[in-house]
Amino acid sequence: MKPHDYDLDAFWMPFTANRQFKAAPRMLVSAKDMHFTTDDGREVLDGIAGLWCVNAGHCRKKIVEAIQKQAGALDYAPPFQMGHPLPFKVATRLKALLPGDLDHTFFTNSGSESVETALKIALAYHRARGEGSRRWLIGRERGYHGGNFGGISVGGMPANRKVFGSLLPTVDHLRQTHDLERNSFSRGQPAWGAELADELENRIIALHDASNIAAVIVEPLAGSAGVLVPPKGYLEKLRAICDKHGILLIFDEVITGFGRLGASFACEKLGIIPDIICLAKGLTNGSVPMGAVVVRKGIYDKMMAAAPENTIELFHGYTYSGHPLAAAAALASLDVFEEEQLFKRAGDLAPYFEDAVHSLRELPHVIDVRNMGLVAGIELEPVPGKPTARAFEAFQRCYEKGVLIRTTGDIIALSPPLIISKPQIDEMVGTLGSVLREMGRQ
Ligand code: PXG
Repeated sequence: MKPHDYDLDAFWMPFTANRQFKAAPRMLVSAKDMHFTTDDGREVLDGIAGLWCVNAGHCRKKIVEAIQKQAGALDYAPPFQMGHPLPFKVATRLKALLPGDLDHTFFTNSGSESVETALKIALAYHRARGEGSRRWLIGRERGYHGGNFGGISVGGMPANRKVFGSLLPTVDHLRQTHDLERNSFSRGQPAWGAELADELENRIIALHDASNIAAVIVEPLAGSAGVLVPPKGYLEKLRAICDKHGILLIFDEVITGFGRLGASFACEKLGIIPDIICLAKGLTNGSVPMGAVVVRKGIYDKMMAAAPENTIELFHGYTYSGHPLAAAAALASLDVFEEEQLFKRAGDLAPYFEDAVHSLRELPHVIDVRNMGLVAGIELEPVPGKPTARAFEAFQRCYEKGVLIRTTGDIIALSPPLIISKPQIDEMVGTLGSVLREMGRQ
């Protein structure tokens, strides 16, 4: 690392082992396309699209120029009771891109805010239709829905919940869907597990009564918990049960949106239309913070019709909702995705990526490999008594060898930019393979 003129302790880093990082910092100073450059001049292949967001690769000219131009033209405009054209344009593009009647977009600044917004819309919508008793929100074990109170309440990551108390009181959780004994080394959607969705009806609705339940929120494919691919038929069942009982189905597509699974969105790929969809990350290719919540026509129409004339229909919003720089970045990102047909490209590359990641199957300590589109999870057997240590060591070794991967617990996640080439897939998976072999010899 180069000498620096700043205080490492002044910045309290998010989701980071601060003391460990600051003892041996890993600093990135620039990026282009598939690579980061470190402060000591090394190139690092980005195996995780930044943090599941830089889907078109880094510092794309069109996006950079759009942000630069916008910064000089309209830096900020108040989003409350005032407008500027850009968020209307982004919303129009999203309406065209999303399946079904997911037609109306509310803008936020992050995935976490998208989740809070979606949950609030669900409550407000039921109230508007005269079913204000529907307050319960149903999440799922191992779900990640951001770091805010609503999100950690419906989320199911113990580390996100244990410190912060009892959270929202009217929340319950479905079981998580991954079963290592039955489904390990599945390619694509695992065959077993659709029946896990029945629990929504048999346990959760039976316990709380549908008339009290507002919404079910799930990631179609759970990313942060370690790439948990939905079992065949599982999401279809959730959709049918929600429909039967008037419960809204929210898909948190913060990771799966914008091509990650080899189609525009998971809902498009799987043919299941949620009532509300949460977006962020890839929306601006990671370049400027922006999130979005898109709702089906019936929800928007009901909210508009239910409020008295000349009153605010949804008492919610953020200072930076639809920020000009973010909206400009989103429009340019959507252009790049479209011009380069990146969602299709991801789908076309998926079989090659699948074969590559499954080649790790026989390596030391590998207990599962799972994948869909351009995302994969490689689960390692934990070192006894030292959970997370093995995957973290693999992360450090890969970084030293010039490949950035992500770990969660003892699971390694790969989710490269959709512009990755076949030789770069080989490099990424080959480096990880050599690291796992080295670690197996210790
Ligand atoms: N929902 C999902 C499904 C996410 O993956 C969020 C909401 C929150 O987004 P913001 O923009 O508020 O961070 C996320 C975020 C990881 C990791 O290591 C993933 C996320 C965040 C931090 C780490 O997998 N995803």
